[in-house]
Amino acid sequence: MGQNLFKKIIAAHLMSGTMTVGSEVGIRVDQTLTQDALGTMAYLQFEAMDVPVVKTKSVSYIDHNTLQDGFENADDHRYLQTVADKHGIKYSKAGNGICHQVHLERFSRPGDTLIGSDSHTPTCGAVGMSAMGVGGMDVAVAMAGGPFYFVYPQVVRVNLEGKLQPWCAAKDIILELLKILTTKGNVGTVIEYGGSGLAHLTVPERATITNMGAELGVTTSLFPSDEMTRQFFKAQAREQDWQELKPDEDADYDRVINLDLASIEPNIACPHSPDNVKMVREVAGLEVQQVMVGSCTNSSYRDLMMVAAMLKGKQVHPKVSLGIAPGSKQVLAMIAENGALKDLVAAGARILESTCGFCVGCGQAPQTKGVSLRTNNRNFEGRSGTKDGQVYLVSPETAVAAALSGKVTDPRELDMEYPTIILPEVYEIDDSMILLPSEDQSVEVFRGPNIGEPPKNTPMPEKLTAKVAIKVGDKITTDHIMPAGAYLKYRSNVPKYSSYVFYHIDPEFAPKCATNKAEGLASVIVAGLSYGQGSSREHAALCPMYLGVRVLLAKSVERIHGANLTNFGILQLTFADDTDYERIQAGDELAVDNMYQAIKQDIVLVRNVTQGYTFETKCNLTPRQRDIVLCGGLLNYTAK
Ligand code: MIC
Ligand code: SF4
Repeated sequence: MGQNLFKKIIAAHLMSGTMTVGSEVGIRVDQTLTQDALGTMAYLQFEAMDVPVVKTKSVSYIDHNTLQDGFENADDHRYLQTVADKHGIKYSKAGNGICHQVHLERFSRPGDTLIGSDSHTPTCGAVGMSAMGVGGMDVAVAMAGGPFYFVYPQVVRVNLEGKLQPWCAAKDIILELLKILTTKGNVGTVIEYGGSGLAHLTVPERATITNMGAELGVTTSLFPSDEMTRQFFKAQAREQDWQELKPDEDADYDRVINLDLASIEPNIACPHSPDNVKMVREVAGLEVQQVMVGSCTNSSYRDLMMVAAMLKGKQVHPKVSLGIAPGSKQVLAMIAENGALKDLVAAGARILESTCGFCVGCGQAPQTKGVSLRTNNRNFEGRSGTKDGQVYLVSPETAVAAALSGKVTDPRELDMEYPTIILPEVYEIDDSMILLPSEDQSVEVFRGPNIGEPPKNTPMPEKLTAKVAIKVGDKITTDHIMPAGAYLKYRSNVPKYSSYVFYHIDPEFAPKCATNKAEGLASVIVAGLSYGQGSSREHAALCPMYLGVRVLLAKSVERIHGANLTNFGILQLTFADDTDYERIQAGDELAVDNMYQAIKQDIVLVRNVTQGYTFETKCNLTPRQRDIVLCGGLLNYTAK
């Protein structure tokens, strides 16, 4: 049996373990990326490792916290710039673009391994890389030369056959897949795309698809590196970075899904989950107040040229506010040069910074109960900044159709010829906003008052007594656990940020944990299926740890968040029997006697002291992860 592409790349980077589904492997990391919202913690952890210069090709991006409504973000940016300068890391200044868009344009490389402290890092899988989203701590370890560990996944092949119909876009393909696979239950899976349809899918379109693999919850997604990929590298003046990469003809896959591209219609993900997908025509007619184009999913040159072509000579509907954030300086410079920017401005669009912005709730919150059509990847409740905002995810084509008509409109119904977008033979190359690090390490690192030391956990006690501080349901995202938006600026200040854990679900969560702590008890979070979906923000583990959370008891846990919990010494256990989830209540006191013995087993017995019964939980951690949890997290484990 031949090898699939993912296996080929991992085999070429394998440092430990065997590539069998479910067992842990350690790989060599070629490249890392960070962004400013998670970067400070990653670099503080890196500094603590005392390694003068990074061992990886690393880039630090400023793209998330660019709303400088106080000194905090500006301080963080200066810290990030100086720490990058000192330790051999490239620094992409605010305004240069969104990390995934810029990394794809300027640093991606077929066959390389990339980890990034952002869940949409798999975007670069569009050019045949193994790119994974991880927590900042894992990035720090990789930069110091350590391996990156993950559980070897099953590989699913998705065959894209045929050709998309006019007005149907790459976004509609990934929304179709979200309809099939949903956001739940895809942990431990990699998606490899293939099929005759690839001949018509450009790299930016492929990137829309790999980007939203994060919403499926898969480990990564990747396309082969083919002639289309070569053209992209040539146009980026980086043909030397290109190589052909494909799976063997008789490659082995755990599952095969076939999608006929010609049958895909414009899709729309309805509030409040990316897998709540309907066809646009089923929602048509709904009045729209806001349309936002941008984010790392759909802000490429191709996307903005489509938007400009559709808007040319027309006016945005009087009741709609249209915002457009180009994905990178390259995209913005090119549409400025060729006149498309003028068409956008003339049509009444609001041109925003080349940053994450509205996507992470930094600005552009919709009106009360406002319907907002957006081209980004997440529509979790409240993420837009308006608790009752109704966010729908769509392609740029469907977004513009709504901006023009004021209603959800199937773009095929527009009285308009379908624009043909020709990708440039040469992109405009100007890397002047990517600063190269100093040759020597004499740089003084700037630390403003917003930057605190990352707190450490203590080793797991032998006898754990704890209280359930909160009980939540299914699909709790890291946005629920650690809100972003206006609170983002406290990312480097863990004591402050910790007071907002679960803030929108139970503002008493942090005070309850403090009471438990005062009574000498640890705290426990109880959750349903797919706990920790979405962002890779390690604060969703770090801040609960800071508050005294020692255990997560859930029906299931998502990959990146699960890894972050382990890195910060929080034990994750899953219910052996789901009826025990029903039975347990917030406020119950729990105990695990002989923790050091118990954690070696696959079944861990937990006593419910309050209700007087004992129940079984499963521990799915690898032996290395169990040791890390007992040590109280990765920093303690590494020091040991
Ligand atoms: C997101 O899209 O949720 C973010 C903001 O980019 C996060 C990272 C973060 O929380 O800083 C992600 O996707 O990992
Ligand atoms: Fe930024 Fe949004 Fe992409 Fe996250 S999903 S990296 S917030 S653009």
